[in-house]
Amino acid sequence: MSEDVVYSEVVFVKRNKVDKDDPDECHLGDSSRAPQKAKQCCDWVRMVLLLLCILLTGALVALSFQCVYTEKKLEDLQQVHNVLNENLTAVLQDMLHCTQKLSKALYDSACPKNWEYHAGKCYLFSTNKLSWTDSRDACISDGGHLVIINSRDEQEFLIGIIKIEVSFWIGLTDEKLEGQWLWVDNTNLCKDKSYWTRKEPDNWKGHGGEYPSREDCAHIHKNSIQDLKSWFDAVCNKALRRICETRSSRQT
Ligand SMILES: [Ca+2]
Ligand SMILES: [Ca+2]
Repeated sequence: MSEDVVYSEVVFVKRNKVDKDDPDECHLGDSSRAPQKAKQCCDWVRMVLLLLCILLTGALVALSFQCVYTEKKLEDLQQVHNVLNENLTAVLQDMLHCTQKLSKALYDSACPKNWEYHAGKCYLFSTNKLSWTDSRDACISDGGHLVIINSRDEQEFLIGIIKIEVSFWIGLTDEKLEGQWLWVDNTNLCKDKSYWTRKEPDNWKGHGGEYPSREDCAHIHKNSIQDLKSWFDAVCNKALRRICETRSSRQT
């Protein structure tokens, strides 16, 4: 028996709807190829997302390395800073030391040995005793003159140096004319710049006239720490210490 095809038995199945229960399919239309295209679309999205994740991970790793590198660089810079700071401190200390040595050298060179510096002048306070005339000559031999006191500042300086109850000749005399006091440079004593102690000068001749030559030379004699009035007239042949004065090589 021959197997003839009977076309009346052919059944045409029309697919009118897409199975909505399939979660993997994209619904792009009603054509018969829509599910395949939707699947391809989802695959592309996954690939793009995966690529973005890879790139993000790479960026995070790069940032981590950059952070580590920056921290290391910062530590190195901090160490360099510390070393430079230590070196700078050492240099500043050396400069301070040199400045102090230079100042001391300048100060020491301002006056001859054993002379005291003050306000551009040098002063010698002798330890030996001579008459006023010999003291005047000794100061000249030493390169100066008996002290001439021109200001309160100078008087304060001298009083600050000498000890209580120790007398020193100063460069003041009235030998030429009684009562006319002259400094050794022949300038007159100004009354407002004199520091006679109380009741001096008195040109005292002694209780029984034992000082006929009278008192014609001045000396400084500190009575107390604060009292600037410390000058006396005395007989010139009396042996006392002396204060010599000369200009300093440093005029400041
Ligand atoms: Ca006198
Ligand atoms: Ca006197």
